[in-house]
Amino acid sequence: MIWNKEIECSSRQAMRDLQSERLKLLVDRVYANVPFYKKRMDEIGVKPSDILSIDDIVKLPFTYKSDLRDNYPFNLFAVPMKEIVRVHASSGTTGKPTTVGYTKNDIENWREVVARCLTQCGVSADDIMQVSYGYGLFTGGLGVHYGAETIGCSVIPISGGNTRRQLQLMSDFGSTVLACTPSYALHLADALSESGYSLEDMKLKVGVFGAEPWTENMRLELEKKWGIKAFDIYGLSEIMGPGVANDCSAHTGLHIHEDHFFPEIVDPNTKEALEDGNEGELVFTTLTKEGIPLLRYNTRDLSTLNRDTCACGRTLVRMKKITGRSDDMLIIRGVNLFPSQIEHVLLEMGETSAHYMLYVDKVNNLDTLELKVELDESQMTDTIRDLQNLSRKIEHALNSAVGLHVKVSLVEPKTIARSEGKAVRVIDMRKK
Ligand code: DLL
Repeated sequence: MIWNKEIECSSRQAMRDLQSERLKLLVDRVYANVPFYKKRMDEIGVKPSDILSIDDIVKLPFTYKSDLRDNYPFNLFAVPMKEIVRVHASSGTTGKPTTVGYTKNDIENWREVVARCLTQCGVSADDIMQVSYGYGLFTGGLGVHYGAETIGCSVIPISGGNTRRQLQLMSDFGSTVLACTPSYALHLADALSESGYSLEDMKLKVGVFGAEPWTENMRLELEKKWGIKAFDIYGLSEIMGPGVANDCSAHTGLHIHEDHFFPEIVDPNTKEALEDGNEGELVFTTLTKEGIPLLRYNTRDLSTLNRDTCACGRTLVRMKKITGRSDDMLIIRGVNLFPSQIEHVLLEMGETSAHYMLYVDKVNNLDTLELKVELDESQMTDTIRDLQNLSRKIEHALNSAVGLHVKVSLVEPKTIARSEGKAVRVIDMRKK
């Protein structure tokens, strides 16, 4: 158990003092060692001596994903390569990947924040943890692995994929914790019955799910399907990897490890910092990172912040569960839509499976949206009329919830592609 009470329950003032102290050191460091930041700060006329407290953070320049791409592979690193002990990279489906580097201290801090997250999920040295996030350049596998070892869990580094083997080892080894994306956890649950196993063969108690947007309804669905407690772990490779934030048993937002990652919310259009409680893009400054420290990195993830003390006793600021990214928002005939809104409605109704895919197209200059959703095995015996009624009912519910006509097609179980990592939920033919 890693429970850093001094930090996790610190007074707001003590936390701000620590953040101020760390921000000043960080700005000195990047100004002296990263030519990109020296240039950016010189351009807007800000010097390290202008930063006296955490409140001055708004004077600093933002960093965007494109800045990491433009400085590929190592130009944003603030230390010589000799001090870098690990490199991770994003998959880079479009163009160059983004690369991040960690010093020994960075890895130690990463371990600690992931260990704190797992402690929030109730994981302890008594647990056997199956890490089914991908190992490799993706930060999920190794990031969670180090944190779990720090707690003293028995870690099974199985990585993603090979569903049958996942279930076999889960049963044979008696895994008590499963760490993977929520979409893969759903797939594994559905695969249980047909692979000859049942819930009684499993000892699973806790799920540590993240790396993609998922709704509260999906969290409840996974708890029900697996008979576990499910938690939400958030992070991104640019800032560290998994472990930036995690929810506790109160499930009223994810506690951000703000002694390392200072959060702000900015207006997606004006980039103006917003007051707590307003939704906008989540921005992080890495207060302690040495390898690739970033000032005000815009994640494009949409959230709100809440600094009230949590029912669990932690004072760490909480971010609302992320349901979308500003660049994943679909605009259909002028209406803004996130795939998570569809997921919410489907699970709320609970009359189909939770596997779905959205197809967006343009016909005669008009956007069209089709939802394909898999039936539950139990519905395969329903009559055509029952199925027509069901699609109409879903169309109606979606129309009231999102204000759009969505064509609903019910498809047979297991006909929508499964992912072993991050799920793809939208196919936008307009982009072709
Ligand atoms: O996904 C790190 C990670 C691994 C987090 C394992 C949690 C568990 P990236 O591949 O860089 O890093 O992708 C980061 O994924 O900006 C979000 O858009 C999304 N994301 C990550 N965690 C969550 C979550 C890892 N819990 C991007 N809820 C982020 C919603 C998430 N979105």
